[in-house]
Amino acid sequence: MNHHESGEPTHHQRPDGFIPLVYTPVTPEECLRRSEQLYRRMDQRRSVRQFSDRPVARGVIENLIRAASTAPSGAHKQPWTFVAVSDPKIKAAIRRVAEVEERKNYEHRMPEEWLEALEPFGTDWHKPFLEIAPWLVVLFQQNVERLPSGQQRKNYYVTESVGIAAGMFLSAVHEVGLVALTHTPSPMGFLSEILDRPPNEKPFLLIPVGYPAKGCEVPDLKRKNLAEVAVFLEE
Ligand code: IYR
Repeated sequence: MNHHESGEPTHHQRPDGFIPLVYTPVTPEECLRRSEQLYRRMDQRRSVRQFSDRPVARGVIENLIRAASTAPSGAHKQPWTFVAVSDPKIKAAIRRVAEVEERKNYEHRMPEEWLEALEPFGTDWHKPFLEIAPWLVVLFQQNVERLPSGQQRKNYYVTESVGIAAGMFLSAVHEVGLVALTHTPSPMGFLSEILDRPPNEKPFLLIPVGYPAKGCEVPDLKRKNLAEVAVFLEE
């Protein structure tokens, strides 16, 4: 605790101090209405594997990343890097390696049970969307922060933080009328090399973003109902 010359105790533990919360009040009725609307809208989000090659302006991707980067994170470290790729040569390089690895996965690395679980999605090792989608957004997690001095500083709850940022990014993509896929080519280490990332960063998710292809189809999935995913304990 610090003391001003007046002798009044003040708190200066946090570098930026505190500011009033920016908060727009809402009535209970409006809150309920919005929650219904939000659910209806979110329920229309689908993972898409058939993309149009129609371009998406860089400014849109910038704002989606800004939005995702408002995610809460352990000790506000924001331990993520979004690498947005539209360069066709880099996309082709990513596709080339991803397909080599995925082919091994589908042909002998994935156990039968896993292949069966994937059957409804009709996926295989071919990943044309890695070249067709106008943007590949590769999300990296920073297990440690590298300071300009070269020193390293620990990050906290990195997986949770980056997972939340990824979810917010996917919601943002949906909100602006685009589609995405959460893709995890396995193993993902090659993305660090192709995208020239420093050693403190590890690939977390690869997210193709764009418009859906004309006639795009998605598997006829059913989502779990509320009782299957939630428990309420009330008085
Ligand atoms: N990474 C592979 C396999 C795959 C795994 C899961 I779990 C999926 O939900 C979907 C695919 C691929 O991308 O094909």
